[in-house]
Amino acid sequence: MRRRSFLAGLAAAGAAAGVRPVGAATATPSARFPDGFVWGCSTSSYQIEGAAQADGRGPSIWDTFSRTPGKVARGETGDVACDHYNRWPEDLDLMARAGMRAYRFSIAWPRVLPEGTGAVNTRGLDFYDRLVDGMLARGIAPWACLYHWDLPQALQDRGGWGSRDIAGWFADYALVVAARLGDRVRHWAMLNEPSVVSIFGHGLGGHAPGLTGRASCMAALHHQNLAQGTALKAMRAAGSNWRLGTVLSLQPTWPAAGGGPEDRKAAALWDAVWNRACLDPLLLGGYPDLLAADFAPLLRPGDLEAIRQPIDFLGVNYYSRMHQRIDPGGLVGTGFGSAPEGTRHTGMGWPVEPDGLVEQLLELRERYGNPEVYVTENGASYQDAPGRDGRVEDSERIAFIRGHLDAAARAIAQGANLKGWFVWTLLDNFEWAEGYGPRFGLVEVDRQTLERRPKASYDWYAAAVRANAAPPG
Ligand code: GCO
Repeated sequence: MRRRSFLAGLAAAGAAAGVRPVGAATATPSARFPDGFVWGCSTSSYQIEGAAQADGRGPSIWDTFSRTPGKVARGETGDVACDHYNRWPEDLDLMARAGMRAYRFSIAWPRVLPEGTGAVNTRGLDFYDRLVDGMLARGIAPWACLYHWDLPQALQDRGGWGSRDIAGWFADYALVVAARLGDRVRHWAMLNEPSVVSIFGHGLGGHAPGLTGRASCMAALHHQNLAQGTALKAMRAAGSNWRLGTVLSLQPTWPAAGGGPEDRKAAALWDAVWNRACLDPLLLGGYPDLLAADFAPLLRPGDLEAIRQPIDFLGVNYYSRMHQRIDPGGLVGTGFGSAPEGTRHTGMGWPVEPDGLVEQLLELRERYGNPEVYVTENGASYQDAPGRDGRVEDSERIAFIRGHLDAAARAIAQGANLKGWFVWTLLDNFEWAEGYGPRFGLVEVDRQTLERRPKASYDWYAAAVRANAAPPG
């Protein structure tokens, strides 16, 4: 099942509940951010780079998956994507022109190590070398993420995230990249959204590598945690003044609207799988009790110590709350239900719930020791319609981002340790199993010509960056 097809159900539920689409931003006072607040954007390699066969890059699990009939909408692939591999100077110019001072990008493991381990492909590293130099030349700080889902297919063939060996493979790869770029890249994120990789890639089968089942999901979770800890420790030992962290998808989980007491249990269980199975071992040293039976067969002596490594920052990807109900046919016996009546939804049917971000950031303060946090993804897909002059006037996206920035400012006022914001995302791009249908970009990408055209949200975000505040829409 595709990640999005779950969520499409929410759109229908929203329509049934008579929800209104998001309108233009209301003119409430600007939320200001503390001095030094970091402003940027996030992207990921497979979603934008293209050049899938260029310069010795090996195949990734997303190349395989997107070529498997029925897995990606319209049979689309990341072969060309936004051709960022060749057009990166233009993309960095767009960031610089908007005043962004930080850019979270990801490194494609199969460009660096086509077989996943062993021989290093220098030409692959050369690309990131040019990219990093390009950022620095424009005053943009590189924030490198080492894994945003494009695992070398060669490693999948050896068990992928289902194998404990991946902890060592990943740490070795991290050190290869850091040895080449670490003189200029200070911020390093180990993984992007291990829960999504586990749940959608290894539990429900809607993402690469398309595996299913609760056991495979939990194994992928544990091995990602282990790989993350092993790489953190190896990089910490390699020294230098790196700031090391990781990026999690954190979405507070509520019982579905109209649910009963069983749905409260469903929400607690889903919270354990989606949020706590990543947060707890990293920051508290153990897995949630609700999942003890799942992790017992996977845990070996020393694993929990290996996973609990100090981090300098935590990246939070926040989109909405999740509303859960009991569903005996679901991966862990739960399923997605509706948000409360009256909730607005994005063009993809995701509930618009900025208050959930406040809730999440305060939970990090109260339960997890208030780590230094950056929102490393937040944004929305809407049916962007060009106006008469051809420019996309995406007032709904502006309202969405503004609402979440307001929420962030409220959370900071209540003690959240939030230090920066990376909007998702710069360019309309390959949205995984949904292909090029959804559009999350501040910049429209013409699918025929690949021409970049800034939307109204691009100018609005640039104004926010310059003002260090969320201006009215
Ligand atoms: C994720 C990823 C991004 C997505 C974005 C919109 O959360 O799925 O980190 O790659 O494109 O979140 O869905």
